[in-house]
Amino acid sequence: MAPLGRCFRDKLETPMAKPPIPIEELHAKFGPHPNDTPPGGWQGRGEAERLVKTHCCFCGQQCGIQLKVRENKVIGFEPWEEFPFNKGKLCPKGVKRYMQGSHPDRLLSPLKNVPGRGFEPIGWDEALSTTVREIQRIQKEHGPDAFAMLSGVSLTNEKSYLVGKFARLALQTAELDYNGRLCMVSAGTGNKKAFGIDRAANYWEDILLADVILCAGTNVAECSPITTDYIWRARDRGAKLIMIDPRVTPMARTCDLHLPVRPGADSALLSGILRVMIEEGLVDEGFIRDHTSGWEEAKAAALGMSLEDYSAISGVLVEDIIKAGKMWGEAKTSFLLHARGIEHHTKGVDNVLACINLVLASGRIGRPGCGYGTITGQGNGQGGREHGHKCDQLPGNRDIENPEHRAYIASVWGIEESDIPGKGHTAQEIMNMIHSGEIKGLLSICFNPLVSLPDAGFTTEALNRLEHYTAIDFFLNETAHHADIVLAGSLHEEEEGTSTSAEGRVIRIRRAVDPPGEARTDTWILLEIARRLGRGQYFDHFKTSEDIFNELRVASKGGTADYYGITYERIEQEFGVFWPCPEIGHPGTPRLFEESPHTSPALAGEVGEQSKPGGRQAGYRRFFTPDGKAHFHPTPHRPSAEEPDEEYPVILTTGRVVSHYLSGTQTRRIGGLVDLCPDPYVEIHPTLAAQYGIEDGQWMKVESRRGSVVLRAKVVTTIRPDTIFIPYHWPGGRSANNLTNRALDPLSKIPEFKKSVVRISKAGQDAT
Ligand SMILES: Nc1nc2c(c(=O)[nH]1)N[C@H]1C(S)=C(S)[C@@H](COP(=O)(O)OP(=O)(O)OC[C@H]3O[C@@H](n4cnc5c(=O)[nH]c(N)nc54)[C@H](O)[C@@H]3O)O[C@H]1N2
Ligand SMILES: Nc1nc2c(c(=O)[nH]1)N[C@H]1C(S)=C(S)[C@@H](COP(=O)(O)OP(=O)(O)OC[C@H]3O[C@@H](n4cnc5c(=O)[nH]c(N)nc54)[C@H](O)[C@@H]3O)O[C@H]1N2
Ligand code: SF4
Ligand SMILES: [Mo]
Repeated sequence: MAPLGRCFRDKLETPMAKPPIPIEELHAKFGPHPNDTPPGGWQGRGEAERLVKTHCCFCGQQCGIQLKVRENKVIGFEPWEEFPFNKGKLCPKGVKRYMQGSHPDRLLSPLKNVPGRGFEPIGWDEALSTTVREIQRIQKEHGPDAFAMLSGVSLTNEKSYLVGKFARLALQTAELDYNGRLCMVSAGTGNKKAFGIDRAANYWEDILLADVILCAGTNVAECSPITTDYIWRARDRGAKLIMIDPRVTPMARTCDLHLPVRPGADSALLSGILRVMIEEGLVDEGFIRDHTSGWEEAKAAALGMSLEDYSAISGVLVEDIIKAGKMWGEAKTSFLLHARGIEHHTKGVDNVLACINLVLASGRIGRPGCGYGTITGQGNGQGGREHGHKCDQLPGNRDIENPEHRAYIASVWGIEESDIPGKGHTAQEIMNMIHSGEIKGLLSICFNPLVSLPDAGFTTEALNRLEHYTAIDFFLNETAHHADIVLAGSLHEEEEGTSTSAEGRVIRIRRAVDPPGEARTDTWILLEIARRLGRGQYFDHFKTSEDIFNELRVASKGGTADYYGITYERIEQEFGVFWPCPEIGHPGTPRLFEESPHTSPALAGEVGEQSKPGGRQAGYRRFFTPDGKAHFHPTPHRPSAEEPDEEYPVILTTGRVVSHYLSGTQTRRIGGLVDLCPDPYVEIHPTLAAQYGIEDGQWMKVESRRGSVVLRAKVVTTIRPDTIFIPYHWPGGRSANNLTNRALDPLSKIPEFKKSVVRISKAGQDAT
């Protein structure tokens, strides 16, 4: 472990080791801070009546947390030390998450948007009957697919499953998609092509045993904070860390090799690394022969360009590409992690496949300490992409166009196969169709597309063209400002359910409190709309979340995302169960692709041998592809949808900061998190800033072909001089998505959030 890393950790740990002065004592002595009143006022801070063990509602790490509850209010939290993934640790968002429920902005009743007067509270009957009347009118006039639904994966598995069934059987529309389309779809498409399954190949325990860790396009410290701890623990025992990022992110500051890639050039850089492995004889020929296909094509593609060419495209020095190839190639155990930095591209799937090529060429997968994973972003980004609220998917990660898959789900739902609508369009395509007038009505739940889709000007125009829009949320998010009806739904801690973490671990979300005021659970709202649409017969048997989960288990049975053997009871007893878990009594699968005593009883005697880090095992469980092999794919470089030119010479990339979450609806309302990062800014290198006479802290204008923003410059040496970075958690005139491009990856249909081109200039105070 580098000494710098250790001193960071000591610094972090010291203040925490000192016992805090009890808040009551401080309060009595100094009084409360005028701006820092906890929910329910200071008197609300008293003793908790109960502690509820659940998980953080934010990112895919899904940290265990205990919520303190008093008088049907969540008033604080306690660490949940026993939960094995985070062992009580939380990031700043997890620490503050409890402040949402009693927030003054919390929606407490349905709202109606009255022209000229704005939003006014109305009763449920009026809100639901207006919604249902408009759904029926639009579908009667323009056909069932003229009404679309957009959903989100902060929702539990139960709600994700319910939304899929609701859209297909209650709305009877093909046009359903979800916010994971902006997030996990390049990873999912790449993983399915290469492995036939869409899940991190290993649980995070394997990170601890890795000798080399390669992180591509992920700001681990800010965006998957608990993964940082796993990587640090690996480094404590000497692991080397390689990071590929145009910025020197907090974790990259202490890494062994930082490769400052030019945005959009990862496939070139990764092909260069593969070329080095080939030239240095560092590929595992035996593994490639026995367990993979497509190697010759991938090899030929990697050898198709010289290292000098790869260097020129990627902006990374030849000597660093060679260093990376040797470090990765020579490792005995390793773990490759990637996230949206390589995936948010029109070649997002290719970039994922280029990462997988490096893993397969090394032969280091499916063994202890030998792993690969895409870091799932949203809270239930993993489970939410398995249970059928994607436009092309049915539960269990089944294909909506496969007749056998359709027939099986039809049998579970008690309908004819022909009653299931066909494949619909993806989230951005749905917005395009709203813009063009093909789609006229929208129901959204748990999605804020006005802030999170690219080209916000276009999204605004589209939303203004809707004939009817109903949004289900617990806050009035920016997209919901355009709604006709807003239905007050439920927070994470207001319904029972399950979620699936970045590791593939299915965990229990617990109801701690009931929705306040006239707010209702999301499930109640969906079931009520279904009933009012005359389709109650498909939903009336759902009395509890567990009923929905039990149907989900059956619906997923035999699919790749098989949850059949997972029950609420088991999850509680075992701190979660890893899917696939196809049978009751199956132990679950923390590590994919390994031949285990469970999948192959002949191996029962060799368990000890297998669990040695990197220890060779007798064979691999088949990969989940039709031929049982992992597939290499050639990933030749191609340009991004936009490349810098004379008019727009600077590359813009976008992403996150530690204290805010996604479109910011939830975190921009929490004072402590706003204080950490009150406003967006432009990260810019001093050399580029000097060219335009821009000083640190000064207002600067950033313009793209789509729109512009004026933000303060943050002059830093930790970014490539040809690239600027803007965090995207804000709406309106401060939104990074005023600038970004709607170009999509042809396979995954993810937008190119990580690369567009802009021109920049100094702006006066008046320019804001
Ligand atoms: N604090 C916080 N944590 C979060 C979230 C949040 O909003 N806030 N959201 C969650 C969700 S949904 C997600 S998807 C994840 C996202 O997690 P990450 O993907 O880790 O986060 P991003 O900031 O989107 O992008 C990661 C990095 O990609 C780099 N990058 C930009 N362009 C390129 C490129 O072309 N190539 C490479 N190699 N790198 C590039 C950026 O500099 C950035 O450091 O985080 C999850 N966790
Ligand atoms: N420029 C740029 N744009 C990006 C990205 C980027 O890196 N750069 N990242 C993209 C990525 S990876 C993602 S995941 C998307 C995310 O984009 P969004 O999904 O639009 O972001 P969220 O803030 O999660 O919006 C979800 C809404 O759901 C509500 N909500 C949360 N939980 C629940 C619930 O349980 N029930 C109900 N009813 N509502 C709930 C919240 O209040 C919020 O209003 O943004 C994408 N946009
Ligand atoms: S935001 Fe993510 S890392 Fe932070 S506490 Fe919540 S689940 Fe854990
Ligand atoms: Mo995401």
